[in-house]
Amino acid sequence: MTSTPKRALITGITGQDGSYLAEFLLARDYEVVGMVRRSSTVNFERLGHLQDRIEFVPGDLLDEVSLIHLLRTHRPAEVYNLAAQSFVQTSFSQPVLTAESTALGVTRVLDAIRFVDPTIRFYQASSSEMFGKVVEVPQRESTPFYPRSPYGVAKVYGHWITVNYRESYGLHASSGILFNHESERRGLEFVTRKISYGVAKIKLGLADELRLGNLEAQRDWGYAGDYVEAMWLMLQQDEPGDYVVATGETHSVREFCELAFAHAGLDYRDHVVQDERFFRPAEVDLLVGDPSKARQVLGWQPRTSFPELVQQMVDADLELVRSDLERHRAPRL
Ligand code: NAP
Ligand code: G4F
Repeated sequence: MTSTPKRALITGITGQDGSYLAEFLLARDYEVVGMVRRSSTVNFERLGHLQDRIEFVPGDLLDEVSLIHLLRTHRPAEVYNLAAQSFVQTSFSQPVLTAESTALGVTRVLDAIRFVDPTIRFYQASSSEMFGKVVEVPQRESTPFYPRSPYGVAKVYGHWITVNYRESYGLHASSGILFNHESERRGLEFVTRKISYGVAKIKLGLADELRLGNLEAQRDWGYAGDYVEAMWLMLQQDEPGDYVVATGETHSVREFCELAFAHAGLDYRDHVVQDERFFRPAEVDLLVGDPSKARQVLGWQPRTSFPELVQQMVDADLELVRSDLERHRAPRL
């Protein structure tokens, strides 16, 4: 007898993590339903290779009825809420929109689950940005939050509403406090991808400088492909919970630049220019996570080292810029 495949709904499937999680679940024989918001252009750049294996359904975190409708129609066993306005810099210029999706959007999904089927297991994409001006090093599940951006504040709300619905209504709702995770699929506006793409453009003669903000900020950077496994593991536990997912190492933006430029045979000091436009009204200076609980309870650990991540991203962008050049395509940034 063959068993019925599990069905999972991913919000934010068109984003970096959505694409890796979809791959991960498909490899485990899940049926994957991906919620996509309406836009005037198709946005499946990260999903091209999976497109015919995913069922795309329309919906938006700003619209509760769309969420109820798609849960009723598709009846997933697991919901991964990855959708959000996720760029910290934009949250300063669009704080209300950020709160609508990144904070209230979580309540809308949780309410839809509560009304349609409270046995659905729920994953919330919480963030190390919640630790902000850190009060403890390294940061763990019990470290108090001190967010430093409208995005961070919205994520604190999303985190606590997840805990609250778990405690109030008995939902299997878990929150992954993920530290920064990157890849060749990272949006071009985030610093790591901006650097790897910038290196590729400079190496291939399309630019001479790369303009950045604060080079001293430190982050605990991991590889996105490793982190989606931790999301899935949380929903396979008998009990829901909150988990820090991190490497336990921290590096500065300057170090990222040093390694990325060096990998292409360049010296970052010849090309990086600091520009006020990329500094933030309030900065998160240092993030470094303690992933002990994830290791002990979930059996999860990161596989990709920091130098491997940097090299992988630079190699991928060299390839991308070369192939765009061959096709006479304009640079993407
Ligand atoms: P991302 O690449 O920016 O993707 C965000 C996704 O959310 C996109 O699919 C986007 O759709 C979708 N979205 C935005 N607003 C929406 C709305 N109103 N309704 C429906 N969908 C909406 O982000 P990511 O890096 O994959 O991160 C995934 C999640 O993890 C986010 O919640 C992020 O805040 C959180 N997180 C990320 C990190 C990290 O380092 N990557 C760390 C901690 C937490 P479009 O394609 O249509 O824009
Ligand atoms: O790459 P970033 O924009 O990521 P940030 O702000 O840490 O947020 C990311 O990680 C969070 C987890 O902690 C996620 F929740 C969030 O969704 C997102 O994925 O900036 C990293 C650091 C910052 O300190 C920033 O000030 O790099 C610094 N930086 C310096 N120059 C820059 C730049 N950041 C960007 N984006 N662009 C610059 O030119």
